[in-house]
Amino acid sequence: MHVKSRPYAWPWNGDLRPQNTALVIIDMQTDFCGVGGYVDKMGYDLSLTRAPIEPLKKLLAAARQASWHVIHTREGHRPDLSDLPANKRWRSQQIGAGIGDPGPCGRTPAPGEPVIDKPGKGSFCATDLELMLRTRRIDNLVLTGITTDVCVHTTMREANDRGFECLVLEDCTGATDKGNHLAALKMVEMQGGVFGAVANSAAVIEALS
Ligand code: C5J
Repeated sequence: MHVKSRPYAWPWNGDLRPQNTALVIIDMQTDFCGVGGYVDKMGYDLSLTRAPIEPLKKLLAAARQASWHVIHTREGHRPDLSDLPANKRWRSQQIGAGIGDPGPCGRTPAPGEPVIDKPGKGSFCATDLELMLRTRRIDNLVLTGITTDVCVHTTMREANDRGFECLVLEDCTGATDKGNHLAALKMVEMQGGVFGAVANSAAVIEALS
């Protein structure tokens, strides 16, 4: 079974089953798409990072219905900020959105869906995500969330180098800049799909049904 995607039909080997496929939802948290969060405080257009919310809701329901693995990530730091690099804190303070400063937060995962807490942009660095995926024999990752050019891209690159087969969903991702969103998607498709493939959520839902 394949998903209609660019530049090739995903996954490369047609082995698409609930057992070997995970929907990865990256950093859909108040800091990146909520009023008063990090992106809002920096003055970026929140509608760009909120755009994935509605398509993601539908996709998440379909993935749960099809018994896919669902994994959420959350970028954050320990309460004592001992895993927050000093230069990261400094940068966030310079742009008026100091990491570690008081702010709103929220939770959405269902019971049984792991949440990966990560101190960086990628979801593999300093986390047990790879162990979790290998233990569950997951090969295929459908990547969604925010932001396309930062945490989604870094996670996709880390996953691709580890041999995972990645699909990025254009309507279930978003960036703080439309041009960066489009460029990040274009990068995936170069060289015959150098990092994997790109599709939209309707194509995945079609393949699921
Ligand atoms: C950023 C993210 N942009 N989730 N985080 O700092 O992309």
